[in-house]
Amino acid sequence: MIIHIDMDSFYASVEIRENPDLAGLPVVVGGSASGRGVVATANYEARKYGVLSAMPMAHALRLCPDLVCLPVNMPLYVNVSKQIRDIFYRYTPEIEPLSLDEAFLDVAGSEKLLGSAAAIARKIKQDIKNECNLIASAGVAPNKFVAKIASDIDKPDGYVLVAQNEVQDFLDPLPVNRIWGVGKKTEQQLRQIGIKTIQDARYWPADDMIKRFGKMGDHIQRLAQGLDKRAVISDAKAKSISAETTFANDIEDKDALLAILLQLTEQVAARLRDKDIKGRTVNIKIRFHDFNTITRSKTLPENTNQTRKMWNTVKQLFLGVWQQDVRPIRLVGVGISNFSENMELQRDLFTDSPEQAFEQNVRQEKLDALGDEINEKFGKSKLRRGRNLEH
Ligand code: DCP
Ligand code: MG
Repeated sequence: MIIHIDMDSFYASVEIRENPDLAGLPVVVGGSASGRGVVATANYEARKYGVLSAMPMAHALRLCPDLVCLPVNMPLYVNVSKQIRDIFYRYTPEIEPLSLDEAFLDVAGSEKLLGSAAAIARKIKQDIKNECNLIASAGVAPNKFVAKIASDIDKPDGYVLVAQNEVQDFLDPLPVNRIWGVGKKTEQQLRQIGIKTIQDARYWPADDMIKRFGKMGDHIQRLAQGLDKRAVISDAKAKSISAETTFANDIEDKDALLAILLQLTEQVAARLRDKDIKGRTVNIKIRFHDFNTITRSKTLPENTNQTRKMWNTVKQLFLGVWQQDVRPIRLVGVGISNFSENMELQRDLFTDSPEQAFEQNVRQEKLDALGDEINEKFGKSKLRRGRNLEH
């Protein structure tokens, strides 16, 4: 069985834990309204007003004028994420984190010793509550696809177990857009031919589905039957680390997109530093409103886990695409691959002055580490990088 754990309103819950006076108030974490920032997350009180992730902060404030808006304090969340990861490790080494606040766990090897997957998921929820003072939702199911839906369906404080013989009954009534990869456009096309639920998709003749949707059609039907063979790939085996965000509404504003890309870059770089690894190939992923998806990558002259170095590359890659192709965007992602263990700092042979580059490197690494440390200690992000911090 596979367990999927996802923290409830993660950044906001961590902030409220740090400042309990905020409990019960509508709280969001994200960029400032004046800086045209977007909401990273809203707690459940704020969601009652219709405030959602990826919504412009100014819009969120119009919906809920009493909203408490807090800046993103990534090092703090990375620290909590690490604590949660350590709890997972008590139960299995087969952990695949999808972001700071969610992970798949394959507990097949632990069940004899530590109890059933269902029992382990309950223990993990309890450990997270006792030790981190935070609430996680859990899904337990025979595969990743079903486990992920299960963790989401009863949020907050969810716990949903779907046994093998219950998978079909669990999936059938759900809207077809619960199928991973079915966004607004595919959903509309499916609706046009009368497919609204997962059951509708399952019953549709396979050959027609493939004729209409190609590979996607096959994918939809496989998942509609609850079939998903994807394995849990632990970080130790992973070849890349990435983070991505799908927007509630397509975004065509360059500055807003850059702000989100910077947030994602910070997440990925902080995760590299956390693991003490460095990568060389930086990539971005952009999915346009029409689902056309492109990736661009660049291999750096040397390995890095510095936010600034990654960001320079991410920005360059993004602007390269943007100059040629201004269209509404539905999803952006940032990733890094080509890993090495963290080693002695190397000189940058591609600059005029290797010594100067070396010095800069040392300074920047110290700055990143100091930022992580100060933020971990003091909670509030004094050193958060502004997007205009170019030099
Ligand atoms: N996040 C972000 N930008 C987004 C979506 C999420 O920066 N567009 C960040 C903030 C979230 C964290 O990632 O706290 C986890 O994302 P989730 O989708 O799991 O959302 P939450 O944990 O906030 O809420 P919940 O899982 O309860 O729905
Ligand atoms: Mg979450």
